[in-house]
Amino acid sequence: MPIVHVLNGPNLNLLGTREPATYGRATLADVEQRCRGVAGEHKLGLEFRQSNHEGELIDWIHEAAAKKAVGIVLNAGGYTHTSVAIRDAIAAVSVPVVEVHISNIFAREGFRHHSHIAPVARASLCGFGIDGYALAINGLAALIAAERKA
Ligand code: CA2
Repeated sequence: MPIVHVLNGPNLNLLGTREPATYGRATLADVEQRCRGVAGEHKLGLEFRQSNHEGELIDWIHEAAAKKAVGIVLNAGGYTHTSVAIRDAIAAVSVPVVEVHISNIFAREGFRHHSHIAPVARASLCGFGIDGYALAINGLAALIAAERKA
């Protein structure tokens, strides 16, 4: 079964516990359940992970590529705005990466307006709340179907 990896970066384990005005009330477990449901509709398997550590996220990007994942949905959290190393990891693999942010990063502080991930991602989504994860999986499924046809 083709597998999509959903990778979450630092502090996203706190989802649903604080800052509800910015990130909503859903927990990361709720996000995982939602992703599993959407992936299932497309007959895709799902690997869902969260880490507060940059190197671990990089290892997981390499792992997804080595395991021939059909796509990665990545919310790199704060590393989005700082990590050249995560950008390099994405650029080094040929797995399509969809960048997701729960909040609209462009409507927030200036330091969140730049993403190191966006230029190497296949697509980027922000501001849809946790629906962004479902939209990203739907988008990946469409991409995979189109590539199979071509
Ligand atoms: O909007 C997003 O998804 C972000 O990637 C979330 C990151 C932030 O640094 C990015 O600029 C945008 C922060 C994740 C922190 O998540 C929390 C959730 C609940 C409570 C506290 C932090």
